[in-house]
Amino acid sequence: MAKTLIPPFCVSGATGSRKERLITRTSALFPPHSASQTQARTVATTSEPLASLPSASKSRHSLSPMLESQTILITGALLLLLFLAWKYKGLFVFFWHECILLPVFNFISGMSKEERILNWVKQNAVVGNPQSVLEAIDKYGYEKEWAMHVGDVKGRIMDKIMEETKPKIVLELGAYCGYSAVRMGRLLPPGGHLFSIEFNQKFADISQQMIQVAGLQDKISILNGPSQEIIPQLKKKYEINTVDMVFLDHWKERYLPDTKLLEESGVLHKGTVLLADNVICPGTPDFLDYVRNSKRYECTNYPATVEYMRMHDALEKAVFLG
Ligand code: 2F6
Repeated sequence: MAKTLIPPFCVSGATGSRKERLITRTSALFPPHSASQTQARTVATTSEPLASLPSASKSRHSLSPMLESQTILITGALLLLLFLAWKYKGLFVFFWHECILLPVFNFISGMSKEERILNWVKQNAVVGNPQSVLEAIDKYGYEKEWAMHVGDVKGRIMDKIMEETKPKIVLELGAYCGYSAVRMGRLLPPGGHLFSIEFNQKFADISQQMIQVAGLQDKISILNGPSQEIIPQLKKKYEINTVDMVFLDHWKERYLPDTKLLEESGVLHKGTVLLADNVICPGTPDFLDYVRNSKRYECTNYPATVEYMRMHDALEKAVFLG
């Protein structure tokens, strides 16, 4: 009775040679062809109960130290993971959301996060009311899913800088879902215009729809493509003489080369305000070094927090002096 209840791989694991054990384990998937393989299976399934065999105890003795060290290793790894999760709570939560929950949400909803944000805005904001669009995006960011919009904390600093600078023509690098474009666009004077360069076609489409919901389509143009290709075309193709303000919020390693490209292309005038997001998190050290050590810029730092989080971040204002 007992013999028939013991799964073949347990029995062979205790009694057979390594080769036999392998053959017997795999035999469930691949039926044996040779006589020796058949023999191995027969030996295994008809052997005596585990405890009564000397080879069984021998094999248990040789396995247990390995199992013990494995258990110690796994426990150690789990403890280390728990310690790191506690020490770097913010980062851990961030990676948990972005790497584990996000693919699950995307699979279940059949939509990307950005599509879910747009849907939420369409359901919760008032068409033609930019403030309601910003509030809907912020609510979604705090209560549903984190996303890399500028957010309300840094957004209020941007509002203040916009009110002080009073720009007519604004250039944005990196639109994402259109949050900062709507934020700045709503404060433009009559006849003012914002051009936002977005590399990702899907994000450019989402931004265009977001701007439509806000009713700012006549004030904002989304230009789809890489900044290094579009910046040199601003004057001729887009008929932009100079810009009064530039909001840098795209790839952090492009902040410095694009600043130099803007200088070379002649779209900056005396007094143009460069406003850079994320100068602390993830950080833009080469850009900060350049503008802070250049006599052509006057810099101010605005400490803040990462959007919808408590982690430190800041905006840097660099006024071009000519
Ligand atoms: N240009 C090279 C990247 C971007 C970007 C996020 C614009 C742009 N390059 C990054 N949105 N757009």
